[in-house]
Amino acid sequence: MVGPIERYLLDKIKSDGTIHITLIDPEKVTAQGAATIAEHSAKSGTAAIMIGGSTFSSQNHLDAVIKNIKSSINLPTILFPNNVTGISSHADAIWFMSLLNSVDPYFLMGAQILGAPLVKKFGIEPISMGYVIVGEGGTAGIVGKAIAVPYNKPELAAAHALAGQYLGMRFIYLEGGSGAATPVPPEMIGAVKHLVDVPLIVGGGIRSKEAAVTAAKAGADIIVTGNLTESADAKQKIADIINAIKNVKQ
Ligand code: 1GP
Repeated sequence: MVGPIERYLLDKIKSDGTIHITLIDPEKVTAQGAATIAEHSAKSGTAAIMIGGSTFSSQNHLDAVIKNIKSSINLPTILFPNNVTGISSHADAIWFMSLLNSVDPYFLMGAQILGAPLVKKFGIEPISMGYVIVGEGGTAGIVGKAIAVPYNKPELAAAHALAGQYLGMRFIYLEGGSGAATPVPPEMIGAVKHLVDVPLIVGGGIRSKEAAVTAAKAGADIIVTGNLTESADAKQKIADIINAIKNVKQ
């Protein structure tokens, strides 16, 4: 059941300890702009490009963004959908995810039921992931109707993650919310890492090398940055993060 993109991620985590993935929000970029960000990120050593956002983006635009990215780089493109409309036939893979702390069944299993046949039809590789919104949670928390796990309740985040693992999810994502003032604290990352065996993705508010190293040391297997890619010196910042997080996991 493990497809080639998932295998690639697992192998890269094994060799590098912690890897970096660049998130592009299609709503915030032109198709050409997305390709430029992807190119810069690829040169800096990012492992893959995730495409998705919490709010609305037209499917035509999403298709154009992915096509442009794919024509300029060779890295895997992985959809990070907020809804069924976040699926594009042009992507290589999709985080096939459930928002574990949503109070709305649509985000737990409804969207997934509607989306699964499309994923199959388009031949996109599904990578099963449990998504847990923590801290301030940002737009994702509001849109997904999540009861965000407070940063001072690391054991609760770990319980969510373990439940996801026991349900068969092969990755867990601790989401602090895009643009979060404070990234997911190391205590929470450590508590999750201590309890679960599947790879841990951490994102939301990571803007510096120091913040990325803190998350990596605490046990993050994948660090996702989104907003950072829009800054003027993004290429350098991403390169610095990637160099700094390599093999620091404890
Ligand atoms: C959001 O975790 C990601 O889903 C990335 O967050 O945009 O704050 O880097 P930032």
